[in-house]
Amino acid sequence: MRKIRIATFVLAAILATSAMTQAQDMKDMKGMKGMGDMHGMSMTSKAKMTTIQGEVVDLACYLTKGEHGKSHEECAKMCINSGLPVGILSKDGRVYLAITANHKSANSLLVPYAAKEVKVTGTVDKRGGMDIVAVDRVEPLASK
Ligand SMILES: [Cu+2]
Repeated sequence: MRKIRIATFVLAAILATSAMTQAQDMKDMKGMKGMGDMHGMSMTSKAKMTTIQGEVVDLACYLTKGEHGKSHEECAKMCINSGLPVGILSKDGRVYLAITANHKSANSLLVPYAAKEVKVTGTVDKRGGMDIVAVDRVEPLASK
């Protein structure tokens, strides 16, 4: 009985220590994130308006099943309309998460072009390992 109590105490001590370590880790991560943000800010100020070309894809279906293109148009429309993340699949296979810089929805801007080739003008950046485009303007690309 006594052994069990000691074991419980030891276990509790281990748990408490690991919880404290985790809290410390999270604090460290926060510090690092702050530095990353500062770095990101300098990158953003350098970011220029760029034009990228590609297909408007609903990322939920593209990233889980690789679905896109004409055969996926109806689903893409539905997904983008329902607020699922939307992106641009460029010719070289790069996927850009589409956002806007003005707190408006990129979805409402892009849903008319679901599964279509477009030319997007905006700010292109890379953050957190992600390619992003803050869409400013979108025009349809004449299909060949
Ligand atoms: Cu879909």
